[in-house]
Amino acid sequence: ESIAEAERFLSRSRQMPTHLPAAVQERIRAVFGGDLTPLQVVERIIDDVRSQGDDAVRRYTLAFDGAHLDTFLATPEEFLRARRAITPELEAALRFARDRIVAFHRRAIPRSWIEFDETGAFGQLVRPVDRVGIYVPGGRAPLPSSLLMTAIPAQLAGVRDIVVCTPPGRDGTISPAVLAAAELLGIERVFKIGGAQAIAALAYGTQTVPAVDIVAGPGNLFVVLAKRLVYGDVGIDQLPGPTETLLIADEQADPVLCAADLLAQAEHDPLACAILITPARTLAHKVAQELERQLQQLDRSEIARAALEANGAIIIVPDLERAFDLANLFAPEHLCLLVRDPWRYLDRVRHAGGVFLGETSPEVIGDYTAGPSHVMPTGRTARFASPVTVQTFLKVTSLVAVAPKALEQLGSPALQLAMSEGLTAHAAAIEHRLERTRPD
Ligand code: HSO
Ligand code: ZN
Repeated sequence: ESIAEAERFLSRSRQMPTHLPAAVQERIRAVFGGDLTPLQVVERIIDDVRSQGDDAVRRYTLAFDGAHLDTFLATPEEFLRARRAITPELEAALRFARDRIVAFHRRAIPRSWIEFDETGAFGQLVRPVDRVGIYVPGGRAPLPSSLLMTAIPAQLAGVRDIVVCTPPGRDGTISPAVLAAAELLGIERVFKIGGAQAIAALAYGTQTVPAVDIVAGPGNLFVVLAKRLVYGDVGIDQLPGPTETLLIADEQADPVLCAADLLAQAEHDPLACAILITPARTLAHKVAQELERQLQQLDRSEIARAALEANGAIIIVPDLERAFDLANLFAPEHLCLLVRDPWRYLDRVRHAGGVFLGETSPEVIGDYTAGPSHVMPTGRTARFASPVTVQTFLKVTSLVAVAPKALEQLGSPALQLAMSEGLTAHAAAIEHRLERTRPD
């Protein structure tokens, strides 16, 4: 109702949802014999996987996924079966998406540089990490597109070894589409492991899972918590939590499309966030009606309804200026501009994972075929974080080559600084060299 209330709603922390669905809580009690918090659960799992390796992974896979697995690695036969199981149309779509994603990310590959001047050569060597582990969510909706959106930037960065973890179903199988996507990218090792146990296995290695340098990819609360905890021992892409979309619409916007875009996000997760901000009161009412109508026709209406009830909102503002202020405060993963001449507002956008301009740019195309990675910062982290890019998998080594004739020029002030810090060994390391270059 009031802007202050909207501000409070939009700026509350969404990084760390605390309450769990009853069924999950029940499972935790059964496995650990008590009411642990999600963080405690994840700590226990990581400790166990670190100390017991595959045995712990096997136990947790049975406990949480209900799957009895002796080995986790997808076999060549499973790859073959997956290839046969997917339709030619799906295969063509995966290829199409791959080509678009490659073309997009190829434009933004950071390059090493070295600059020579009279004081020497200085620069940055850009190098990929050696090995990346990618988590692909499974469960109710396995997302092969998420594999493409994470692995392709890593491959373009030059990462030589990419392995994948994805949770198995009760029957111990994983999605053929995920396997087919892995094969399309030339990824050979796909492990049927999910949840925090997957992140722990990737971070520390087990008898069968190799330890990686960066763990990437979206996941549920347990996965995100685990990534938080292993960060520092390994790198992570970011902490992609439940997805979110913020729509800014004006009076010209089509309520059917507004509702469809909100529901597309809401169907991901009961914790997903779908918000409309508009100065147009009539539109707001029409969208509310449309949401109700379209909800009835969705397969995942239960999830979408839960998301809308928990984290959905329609916020009416006095003008579009105010809408952008609120959007920047919220720093959404996706910011969709269903307004006349959306380009006009581009410089008003300060914090968002991705911005989608106009009625013909639904966020869903960004999910699959636009080109940018759909793994984007959530939970207000777009204030400081970016979507997955080639850069995510690169690091910089600084290069210093001082010219002999510049030793005096750079050394003397360095010496002063060393003395002022009381570091006489530092000073001596310079002194010895200066002595050698001085004519005696
Ligand atoms: N919208 C999700 C990504 C996704 N959608 C994958 C469909 N598949 C988070 O950006
Ligand atoms: Zn999506």
